[in-house]
Amino acid sequence: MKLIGSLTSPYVRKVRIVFLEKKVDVDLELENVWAADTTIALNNPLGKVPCLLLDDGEAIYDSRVITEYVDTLSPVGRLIPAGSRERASVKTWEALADGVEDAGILARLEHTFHPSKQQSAAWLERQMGKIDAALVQMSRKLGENAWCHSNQMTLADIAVGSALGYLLFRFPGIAWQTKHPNLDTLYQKLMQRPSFAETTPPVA
Ligand code: GSF
Repeated sequence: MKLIGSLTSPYVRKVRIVFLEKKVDVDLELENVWAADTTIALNNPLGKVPCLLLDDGEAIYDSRVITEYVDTLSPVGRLIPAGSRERASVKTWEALADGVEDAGILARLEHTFHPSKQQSAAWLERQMGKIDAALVQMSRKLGENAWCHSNQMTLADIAVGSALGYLLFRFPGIAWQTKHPNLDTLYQKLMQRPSFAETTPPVA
């Protein structure tokens, strides 16, 4: 199996953490999807990473499909509960965390693709508002619990940790650690794990 991705993508980080936690080996193939000569579309016509290439050549995407698939590959520490209701709860945490990344990326792309005069303040505000609201919801749902869902680490924590790491990397001005100290406690705890420490985005 080969995982096509970048070291800065939070979705790729989430998937890499899942591989490491599940102790499933995968080769990482770095791909810059923004480069003119990218070949990502040969495997994912949407032009996005992460994309997992199975040994028979089948391509699996997007990150939520990959995390779900990898969780089935080894019996080590189930990350998604088997029960349908619990499963939906954990997947909703993942959707919430991914949504923070989606909003952050849309805001950054507005800066990248439009000169400052053409940037829509309303659009940027809308995306940043989603991030703020999602952080409030994460913090409220986590409360004083040790983990996002149940009493052990699940995909919910991995997805939330990846989103928080992305904010630290791309939006250091968002003071989520002081606004939501319980999220900071969770993030610090996750960063003690080799899976998180080894996948920290490189300094720009
Ligand atoms: C999002 C992947 C994505 O936007 C998933 O895998 O969960 N829902 C998908 N990946 C970005 C890289 S990054 O900014 O994390 C990507 O490949 N963007 C290229 C593009 O053309 O949008």
